[in-house]
Amino acid sequence: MKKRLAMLAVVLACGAQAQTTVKDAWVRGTVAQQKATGMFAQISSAAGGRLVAVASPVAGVAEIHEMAMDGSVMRMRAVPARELPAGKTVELKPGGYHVMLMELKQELKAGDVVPVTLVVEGADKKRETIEVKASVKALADGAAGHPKKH
Ligand SMILES: [Cu+2]
Repeated sequence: MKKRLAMLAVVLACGAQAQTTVKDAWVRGTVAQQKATGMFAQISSAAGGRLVAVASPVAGVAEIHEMAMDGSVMRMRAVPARELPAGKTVELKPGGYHVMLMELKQELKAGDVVPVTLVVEGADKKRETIEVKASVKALADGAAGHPKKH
């Protein structure tokens, strides 16, 4: 099972210089009628850059979100970009930054593979597109910290 998940998380990088690598991409599984979920991964950019756009064919809308305290309540909100410091691994994880997939067109079941496109802008303003294959994990896995409601 572990091996299979590792294979599903294989990342295909396209573009000239593949400055950015994405590891351990996964999406939280959904139940019928659920319209939103999160995608998580570890992103590292060799030269540094910013994650500026996300997209997936399974979602009508995809956004970069952060979790932030609003008074005593943790809420998430869309942000225009997530900085990727050079050489450092930025973790998108439950309770932190994540890729929000909304207006889902289908139920996402454990074992499914969800294609997600990440666009990273370098310091030179050149854009790199990374195609990620994120494996869907069961809803119960690491479900803490991400509100269901938007
Ligand atoms: Cu979110």
